[in-house]
Amino acid sequence: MKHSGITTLEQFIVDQQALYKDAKGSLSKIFRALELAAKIVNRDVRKAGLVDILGNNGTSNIQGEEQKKLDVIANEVFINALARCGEVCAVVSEEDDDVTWIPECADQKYIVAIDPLDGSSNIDVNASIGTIFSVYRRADSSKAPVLEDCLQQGKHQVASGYFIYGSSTMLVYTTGLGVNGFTLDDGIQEFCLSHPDIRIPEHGKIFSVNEGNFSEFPDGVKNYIHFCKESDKATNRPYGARYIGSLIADFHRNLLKGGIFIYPPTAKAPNGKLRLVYECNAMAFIVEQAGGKASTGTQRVMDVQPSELHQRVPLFIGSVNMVDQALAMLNQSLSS
Ligand code: P6P
Repeated sequence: MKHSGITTLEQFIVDQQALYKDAKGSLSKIFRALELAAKIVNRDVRKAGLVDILGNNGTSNIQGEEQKKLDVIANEVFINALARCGEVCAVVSEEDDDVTWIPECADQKYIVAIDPLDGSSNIDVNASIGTIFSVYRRADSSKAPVLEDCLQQGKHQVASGYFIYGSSTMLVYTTGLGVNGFTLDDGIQEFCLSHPDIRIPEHGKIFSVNEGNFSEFPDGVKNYIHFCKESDKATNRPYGARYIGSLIADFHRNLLKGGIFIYPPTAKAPNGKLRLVYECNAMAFIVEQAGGKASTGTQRVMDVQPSELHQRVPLFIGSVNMVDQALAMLNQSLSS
């Protein structure tokens, strides 16, 4: 029987589940919940300009950032879907000060950390935004979950991924067996395998950083940015500057084409701006699985022991050769 060329997310997960000897389908249920929530958020994002869900919600999150209405909607949609799937005992979200415990699932072993709508400042200007997620497993689910279960190092992630609501809607994720991309076919409302086994080029010609903060950057970062801008045909420089201001969009482009994204420490944000638990760890797992690298500038992102839910870390992430070059210039500057 000749198979159709389409591999849906559902089929792919079932195929992959067969590779895990003790798989009981729990992770599959979590992915189905994430997929459902993403389809709902995608629908709302696509019609945001048509109904009154643009603009600010009049509240702000723990970061002190104004919550856009779609941020709040997306947070509710993802948390409800995860609570409903029956496999998740707790959800950590950028939009909530504290952990959302799911009492009826207190004996379940999975914890999900999410940024329900990253890049939300771009909602009103129709630039790509997205949802970032990480899945962790508790070592001991015989007791009710506690905060420490939600503060695991990124290297203990069971899965991570992102949905990008861009010119098309995609899911890119890993469970530690490489990175695969799925594109939503609106006609059949199925995520279909479109980017199997994604690998990030070891070198690229794109650097992504908000140069508006240049004066506040560490000298090593300033030196690397100058390096990117120098003209040197032998090393394909100057590189191209690309910065959308939406982590998922900047990361996704660099993942497919090669490049480096940097959010360095600044005077305003001495630990950078991006959050470890529900942004940096998820992207770090993906980029490493795709052959890239993710560092805080002083250590591997996935080795950082989180001390609190909304902790920020500086981020140097992308093509391994470019990250190594940036780190070398950072360290050279620190040691001189
Ligand atoms: P800046 C969006 O608000 C976000 O959290 C990331 O998606 C993005 O990479 C970053 O902030 C942009 O920050 O300071 O350059 O505007």
